[in-house]
Amino acid sequence: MSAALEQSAEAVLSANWTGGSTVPSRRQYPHQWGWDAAYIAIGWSWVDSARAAAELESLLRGQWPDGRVPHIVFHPEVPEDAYFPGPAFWDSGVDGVATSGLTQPPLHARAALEVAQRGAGEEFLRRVFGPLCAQHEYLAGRRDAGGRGLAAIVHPWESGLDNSPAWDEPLAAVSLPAGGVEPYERQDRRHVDAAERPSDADYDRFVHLARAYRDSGYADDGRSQFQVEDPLFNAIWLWSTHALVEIAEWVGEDAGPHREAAARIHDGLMSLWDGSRFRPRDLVSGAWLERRTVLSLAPLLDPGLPGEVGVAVAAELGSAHFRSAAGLGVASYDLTAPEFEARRYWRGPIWANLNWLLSRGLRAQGFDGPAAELERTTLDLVAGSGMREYYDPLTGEGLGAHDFSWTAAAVIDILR
Ligand code: 2M8
Repeated sequence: MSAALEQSAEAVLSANWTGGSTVPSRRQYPHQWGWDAAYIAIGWSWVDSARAAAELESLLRGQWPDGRVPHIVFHPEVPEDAYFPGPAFWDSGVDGVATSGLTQPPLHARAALEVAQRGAGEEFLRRVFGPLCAQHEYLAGRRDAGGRGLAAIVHPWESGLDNSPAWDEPLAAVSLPAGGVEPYERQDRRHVDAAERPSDADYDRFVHLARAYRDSGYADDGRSQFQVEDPLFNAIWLWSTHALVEIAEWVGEDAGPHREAAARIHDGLMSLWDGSRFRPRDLVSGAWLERRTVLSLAPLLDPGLPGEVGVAVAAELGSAHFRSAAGLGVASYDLTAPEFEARRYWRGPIWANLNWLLSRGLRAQGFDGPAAELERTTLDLVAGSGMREYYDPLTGEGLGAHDFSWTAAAVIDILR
């Protein structure tokens, strides 16, 4: 089974390779995405280290002078209406590279370290070290709206878990223009069933928030109607900061500032621990967000997590809130909650990239048995339902786009 599965995973990455980078999926997402590129680079690192390095360097071509790494780098040959919101909407970019103005979970330093370890080497690390430091400085310098050493996200798309129930409350508080949101045309339901995509009400808010951020000149001036400290975004940032320490040591640069940054982010992350779970903090209302989502499990990636906290988070991961009786992977939302939807995107389905991330987190806490079990169920899911974008946590049925790159990348990394 595993040789055939690995071959089909490699075939998916190859089919989605466009010559300089990899699309998440050919029809649904025909450009390069921010955190997808990191997962994909880790997948490529086992197969072709030149492509793995190119994947990250292609994304970094779109890095802004302020250090932000955009959440989409657009391919110029793809028509504007192939994806909404396209380059004309964002009206941004650098040196002729069109990009979005948002960012996404900064998994890139972690990916760069692994890409270097598997063949791309020191030369590659020397090229990306400066840009990666600038990315982290942007987050620390421009996004710490709460003053706790954490990076705030200013749009649900920045979390990567776009329509997670975690964001229902802060999104409900967003005031829309009196005359309604200016018309726009969704393209995301041309290739995927509408029942598996976010609602129109969510999209109205996504579009309104993105336009407002764009019209502010992407200012990071603390005026966004959506500002949240997200445990997943920050746990990934911390994991990458530890990677930056290793990269700095490898290339003979000063690792001290990165060690200090890691300590700061760790302290910030612990401020999201309420005594029983990690919760996103809404910086607009000042309140912790209630909903029980997979976001709260990501701090397992913190190697400095107090032992009893690690035990509690791992227990939550294994509980009936996230693991169904069907014995499949980790659901993106509490299976017992009234808003749970088995098929709708980030409101319930299992995602292979998150299973992979959480298995790395379990290993970081020394829970190798549960990590191996999660990896096995991920492989079974993919073997049974194909390399899909996400999966029904009750039945294992494949959902969303087909031939999905980060699913393939997770499979390759687990099998190696
Ligand atoms: C999804 O997000 C995009 C917007 O960025 C979309 O729905 O159009 C999310 O799953 C996100 O995490 C992912 O990076 C992106 C591409 O796979 O798709």
